[in-house]
Amino acid sequence: MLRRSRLSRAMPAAPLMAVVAVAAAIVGGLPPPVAAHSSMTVPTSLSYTTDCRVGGPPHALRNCPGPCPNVMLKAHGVGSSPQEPAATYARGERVTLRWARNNHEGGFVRWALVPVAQMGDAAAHERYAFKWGCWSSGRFVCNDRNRKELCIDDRLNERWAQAFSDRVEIPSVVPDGDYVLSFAWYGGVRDNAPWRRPVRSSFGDYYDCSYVRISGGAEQVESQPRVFLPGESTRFSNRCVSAVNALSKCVEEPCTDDRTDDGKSLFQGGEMVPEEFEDGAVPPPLLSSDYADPDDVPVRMPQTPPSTSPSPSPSPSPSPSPSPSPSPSPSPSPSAEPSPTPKAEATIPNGWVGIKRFFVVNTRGVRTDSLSFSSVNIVSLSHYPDGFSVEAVTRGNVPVQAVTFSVNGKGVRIERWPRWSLAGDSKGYWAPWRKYIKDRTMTIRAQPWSALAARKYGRNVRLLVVD
Ligand SMILES: [Cu+2]
Repeated sequence: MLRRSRLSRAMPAAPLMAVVAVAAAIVGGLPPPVAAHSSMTVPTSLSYTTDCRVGGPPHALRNCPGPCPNVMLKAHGVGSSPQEPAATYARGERVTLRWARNNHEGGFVRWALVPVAQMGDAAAHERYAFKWGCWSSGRFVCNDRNRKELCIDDRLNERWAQAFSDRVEIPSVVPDGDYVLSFAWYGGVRDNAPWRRPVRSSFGDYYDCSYVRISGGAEQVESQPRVFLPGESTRFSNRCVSAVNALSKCVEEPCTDDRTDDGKSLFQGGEMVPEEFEDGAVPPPLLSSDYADPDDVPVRMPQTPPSTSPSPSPSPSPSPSPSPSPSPSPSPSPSAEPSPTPKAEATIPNGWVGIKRFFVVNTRGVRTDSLSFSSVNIVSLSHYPDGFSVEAVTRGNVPVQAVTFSVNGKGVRIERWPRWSLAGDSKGYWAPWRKYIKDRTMTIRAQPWSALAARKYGRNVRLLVVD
């Protein structure tokens, strides 16, 4: 999977120029400029930018306040969307993460797995943080083949370009689904002088994100500690050399008293631990319930038929998927996807729709069970003398106009208004689903559709029907 991240940083012309200047300054014996830069290289980032920060020197001013890059976003290819994740990880898996050094040292790195729907929410990145470490950890040397990709701008005029890495365990509290892996770097030391005391500040907070999928692996646990582990071959086994010990201290670079490269540092650092772990403190554990939606609990909700006439609503008809790039998803996708007949509405660029939840529903439309995304759901026919159906609940920032259901990769139904039922419903009566195969695990997929949505996230659920 990680091999895919080859496609990563093919670009940037403008940031490169700044870096050539850095390299030249180092070779010439001058102190390197105050501006820093770093970005995630494995898994590949959702952006081409290598310096997502606020501020910087006049020639490289940035307005990238995180928690994910807001510029130079990848438009297509691996890592450009949740449907084409940069990597797929299993719960409990130990994975190698890498990021560029770019002639800098020191500070902390914070990792989080954030549900895609919350990727723009800085508080969510804080809430879902599961690991802190030293930014200067797992130092490795690039070769000619991977230099551009992994070491980006480090020691451009020298032979041994370096970069950093860490082995990180994917937390087992995280349910199957699509996430961004969140990278934050803070406390980078000024003038590339980690041995100096006190350590002086200048660098701001840096951010990066990568679309990753969590699928399978260890059994999901309810609670897991959040950890501070300095990383591999760090100078100290229990602390890091850093200018500050938290994000939001040096928001705008450079953090000097007069906001110039030559000014006095606003913060004096040294060897420390992240704020969350100060004086032996431990942050509260990460809970699987942190990942559940409040509305996810099964609700006994009677069926309400649509009150409006369906005629003015767009009537999507099955057609081959217009998507030009096949999804790498290992799960079957519906063979038919509704497409708009009237071309009246325009897509909203950041409009999206998704599937929040699945329920088993009886023939009166009562939700009797909420289905798990991470395990096979057993439906016992003895509980449903009149039969059962499956309901999908959608989410998004634009209205969902249709949901396509498929079973084991074959399209079975297109629903055009809520509630979204696998076998159809009308006037309070839910048609029972009859085409299941008993004692065999089936994959049901619901794919939402909206003319307004640029991104449409389908989801799968596994069902085993028994007597
Ligand atoms: Cu830099």
